[in-house]
Amino acid sequence: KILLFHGGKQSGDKVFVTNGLEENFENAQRTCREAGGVLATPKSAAENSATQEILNTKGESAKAFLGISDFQVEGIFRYLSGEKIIFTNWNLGEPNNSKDNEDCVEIQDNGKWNDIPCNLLRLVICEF
Ligand code: GN1
Ligand code: CA
Ligand code: CA
Repeated sequence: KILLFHGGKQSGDKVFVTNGLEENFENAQRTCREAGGVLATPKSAAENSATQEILNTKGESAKAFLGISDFQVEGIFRYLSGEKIIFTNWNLGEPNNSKDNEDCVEIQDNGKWNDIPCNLLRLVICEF
């Protein structure tokens, strides 16, 4: 059924979809949960590319939150499920916890990741 959503991108068993809105991390997380999914959580290069393709439909320099944070222990990034991450695509020099205030993760239009403050607004991409 989810395949009927406009602009969804499939990778294996997953479908990535955006609502086209920019929200802070907490609201983005809630948006995906209320829709029955979770924030985009790419666990392979293919899933990362699918997430990037959704992002690239929103134009140059678009950025989206991933379902990953180091809230629990600084520097140890985990999925929303609590598991440690098994795939990363950090930009060179990231994660750097800039200004001691970056516990959330954005994916940029080139597919690379950067840790950022969780109160910034980023595109919501959910996976189902
Ligand atoms: C940005 O603007 P600056 O240099 O303080 C970015 C950081 C990156 C850094 C990389 C809010 O920080 O996450 O690590 O560039 N901050 C934001 O140079 O996007
Ligand atoms: Ca951090
Ligand atoms: Ca950073």
